[in-house]
Parts: sequence; structure tokens; C-alpha cells
Amino acid sequence: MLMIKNFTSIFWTNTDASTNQLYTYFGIAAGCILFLVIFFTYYFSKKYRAKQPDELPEQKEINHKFELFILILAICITAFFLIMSINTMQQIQDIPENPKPDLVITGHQWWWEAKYPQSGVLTANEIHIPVGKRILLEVNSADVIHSWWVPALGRKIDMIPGLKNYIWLYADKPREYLGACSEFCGIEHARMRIRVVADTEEDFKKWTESQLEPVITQATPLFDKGKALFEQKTCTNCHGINGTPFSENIGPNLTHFGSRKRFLSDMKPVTRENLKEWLTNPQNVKPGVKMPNFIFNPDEIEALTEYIYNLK
Ligand code: HEC
Ligand SMILES: [Cu+2]
Repeated sequence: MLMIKNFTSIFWTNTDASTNQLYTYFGIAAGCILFLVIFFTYYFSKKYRAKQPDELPEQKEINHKFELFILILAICITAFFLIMSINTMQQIQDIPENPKPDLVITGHQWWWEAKYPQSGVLTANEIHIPVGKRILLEVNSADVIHSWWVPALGRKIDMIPGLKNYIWLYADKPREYLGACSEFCGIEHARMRIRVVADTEEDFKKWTESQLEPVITQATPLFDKGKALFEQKTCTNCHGINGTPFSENIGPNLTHFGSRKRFLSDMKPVTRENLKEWLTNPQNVKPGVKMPNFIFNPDEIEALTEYIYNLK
């Protein structure tokens, strides 16, 4: 078993061992059946082929005993996997009666909102979790059905408006884990990617603290101009910034936007250039996106970029 486990860990890094084990058994059984079907198709096509052009190949009567054997075998295999699957489901779905989630993710068209009820952190798109700890994740949706799936961290789960669903996440290595929305949710569904950053306990603490820090309110004059524009141009109707009166969440919370590596649900790295391109016309970058084109002039773009980029 150990060898098989080492082998599958090439593809699956999580230590949600029960899922991996089930997956391995399914793989082996399906592989054997595939091999037998191909082998016998080839073997019988050779063996019973007509040797002469008008020869009638040997005709066989149905073999009831053999049929019965195959039937029982199929029932046994199915029963084995049914029991294994139910077992695994029970092991991975041990959600407490009154769940207190470590992390709440809300799916939006087409981005992810992440709340940490224990610490009060509220962020978007770049999701951090501590390594080596089981994280109870609550998912729901603000609009249509989305589906959360980061294969290496656990199974897939639907995000349904008005319903709270729960799963456990577990990361065994400090690295980044990729996933994607896996329920068609509209025009930008394909670009609704997920990036989960698994930090060591220390890094996670640091990250949490940095996210709880108050947002900077002053920097350069350009920053101030951007800040004023942000409020005048109705950005605050959709984007929340902690510590200000603006808490809307039609779009991602921007409090510490500059501290994130990527934005637009993992589509682009956070750079000044990409931010400018985004603000110049969001519809060019992500067609159909729920943020209008404000038709800014280059000075306004400069100022807004300076402001948002410095929200660290
Ligand atoms: C009608 C609502 C709405 C308004 C108004 C709006 N936005 Fe957005 N914004 C969104 C939505 C929705 C997204 C998420 C897009 C996506 O990834 O699908 C977004 C994304 C962003 C992002 C990227 C955030 C991330 O983490 O991916 C930035 C930066 C941004 N908006 C800045 C602004 C600025 C600056 C203004 C004002 C000029 C503004 N927005 C006005 C809805 C809005
Ligand atoms: Cu989606």
C-alpha cells in the first residue's frame, strides 16, 4: 500500500488519505477491466475469424454458468466500491452539528470573497490558509451557483445561493494550490480561477496581522487625488475598503489590494500596468464583467492606479 501511496502522491499531494485510497482502488479496478476488454476483443477477433472466405465461423451456445459468474463478479465489484465510497464520504464529511467555519468563501460572478470569522479578515481572490491544519470551509454564493474545487486540497463542493455548504480543506505543504470554479456560472466562468496560498503557521499569522492593519489613508498628492476620485466616481458603490464607510461587496474588497500577487480571480499579476489596463476598460480585459467602463482620461487612470496599488 505504501508504494501505491507514494506513487499517487505524484498527482495528489494532499494527505486526505481516504480519498486518495479510493481513487487508487478505482484506478486499479478500471485499469484491469480496460485491459481485459481490449485483450479479449483482440483475442476473440483472431480466434473466431473465418479462415476461408465462405466458411461459417464456429458458433457457440450461450454459457449460463459463465454469464452468472460475470454477473456475480460485477455485483461484487460494485458492492465493494459502494461500501468504500460510503466509508470515505463519512470520513471526509464529518461536519460538526453547529459548524464554526475557519473560512467562509462566497462565490460572485466572477470572483471569490474570503472571510475569516475567527480573526475578522476580509479579502478577495488570493486566499491564504495555514499548512498542516484542517480548515473548516463554509461556501455559499451571492448570485448564481458556483462550485469550489481545488483538487489537491479536497473534494469539489457546490456554492448555492441561500445555502451554506461545508467541507474540510487540508494542505500538507506550504505552497500555492490552484483550482477553478467548476459550475458554469456565466460568460466569465472559464476565468474564475482559484489560488490558495498555504502558509506555514508563522507566515499565516503574519499575513493575518497584515490584513488586519488599518488601510493607509495618505501617501503622495497623486494618491490623495486617486482617493478622491475613488469616492467621487462611485467606485465605493461596489468596492468596500475596511475602516471607511464603504463596505459594498458587489466587487472585491480592496483594503489590502496592493499586498496581493494576482487579481481578477487569478487572471493577472498585480502590476501598475495591469491595473491601468483594467481601469482603462474592464470590459476589454474581462468581457461581460460587472464593472462598467468609466472612460477615464490618462491622468485619472494614473491617480486611481497610484491609490489602489498602494493599498497594502
Ligand atoms: C457596478 C459595480 C462596480 C463599480 C462601480 C466599480 N467596480 Fe471595480 N469591480 C467590480 C467587480 C464586479 C469586480 C470583479 C471583477 C471580476 O473579477 O470578475 C471589480 C474588480 C475591480 C478591481 C480588481 C479587484 C480584484 O481583486 O480582482 C479593481 C482594482 C477595481 N474593480 C477598481 C475599481 C475602481 C477604481 C472603480 C471606480 C472607478 C470601480 N472598480 C468601480 C465592480 C465594480
Ligand atoms: Cu463560478
